[in-house]
Amino acid sequence: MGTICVIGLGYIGLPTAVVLSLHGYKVIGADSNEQVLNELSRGYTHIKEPSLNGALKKALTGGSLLLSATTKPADIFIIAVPTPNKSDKSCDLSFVLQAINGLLPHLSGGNLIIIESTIPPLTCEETVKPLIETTGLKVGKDLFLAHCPERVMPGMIMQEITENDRVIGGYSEECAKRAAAVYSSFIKGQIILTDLRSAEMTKLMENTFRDVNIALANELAKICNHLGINVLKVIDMANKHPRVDFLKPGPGVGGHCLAVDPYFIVEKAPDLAELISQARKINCSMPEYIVKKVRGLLCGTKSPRIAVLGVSYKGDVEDTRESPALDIIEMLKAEGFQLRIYDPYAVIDGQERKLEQAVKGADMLLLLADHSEFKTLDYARLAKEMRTPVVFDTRGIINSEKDWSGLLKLYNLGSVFD
Ligand code: SAJ
Repeated sequence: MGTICVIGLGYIGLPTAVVLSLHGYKVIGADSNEQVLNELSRGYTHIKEPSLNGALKKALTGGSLLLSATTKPADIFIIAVPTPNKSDKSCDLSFVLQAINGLLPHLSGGNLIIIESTIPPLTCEETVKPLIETTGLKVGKDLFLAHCPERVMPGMIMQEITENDRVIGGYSEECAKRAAAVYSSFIKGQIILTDLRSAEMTKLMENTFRDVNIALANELAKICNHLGINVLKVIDMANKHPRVDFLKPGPGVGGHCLAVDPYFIVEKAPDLAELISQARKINCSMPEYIVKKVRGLLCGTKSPRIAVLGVSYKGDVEDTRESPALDIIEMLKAEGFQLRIYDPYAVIDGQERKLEQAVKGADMLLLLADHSEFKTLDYARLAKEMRTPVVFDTRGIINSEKDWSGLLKLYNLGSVFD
């Protein structure tokens, strides 16, 4: 079945390398980070994903997965390196370019190069192809090029990597078909073949669609709070319509997908991507909005102390990249609030090891991540440990229908009226 070199062993590259090596391929997993390689070679993953660790151990003991600090010769190269935003929010392609430059010396006729990293539209045609062709080999004739963007949900990667449908864009039909042959070794979902630019745009639009939907919910939250209407109830009722499906308002949009990818479309068509830009602005304004509400709720409290619950960008993951909670924490600190922070998954400097330590003597419990364990906490018991029993649930996960009177004062985005 040939040898595959997967370049970049992060959130996507590692699960992909592991899954391919368990489905008949000889895989070389290449990553320049020695510390990551050391951990992986001992069978420990640097990212926490259900069942990834066990699968890694199986792949390593079976001998089908080898780890390497450099790119090695292979029949197929899969590039799964990060594409963060630059300071002007455009896409930083430097890791992708580095990865391609690293594989160029190993290229020979018949090789297949697959870009999994999320990239702006037209990148494969305008940047990747010319770079590959500096070797004198022609894409579509001597070599094959495809874009197979990943679509897996953090926290469910090992399940979704095999079950989700997959869009595969090829420079030519033959390129797409060759890439499809690789993915069909483990994908149970449908594989849809298309061209490079359509695959690039499809991936970006999936996340942009979600970002715009959340922006609408966040804007609605602000409008409802201004007019004295419970936004959570409105969304609940509107979603009963068979063709309406609002996502949830919250403290903002984080992670390395929704908060990053829409800008890659804006960069290519700045004058046309008006709604997309505006949605980003609305979602980026949410941390400040939450801080304004916290200020209002704690107005009059002397030397207020806040117990911050949740730092991850969303529930049940340890990832804090672009997390709105980090912005909120910085803003609250800058305003002089004393904070005690607790998160069962994420690790940041100075956080409490135990929930009770964060909550004891606090004047507000500020819930910022929708971790499963926060949904079932005994808030009435926690409130007894607080100096002032105020709970601000920015994720809307605590039952607001329950009668909390005499126990605590519960606020969520449906009840922090202007
Ligand atoms: N969020 C809300 N309200 C919601 C849903 C999410 O405020 O109703 C927030 C979350 O709290 C988080 C952010 O949005 O801060 C993003 O979370 P998410 O769960 O929407 O998505 P990601 O970033 O974890 O994963 C997305 C997924 N994309 C889609 O569902 C279209 C995933 O399938 C992609 O593979 C992933 O991006 C990626 O790697 O691109």
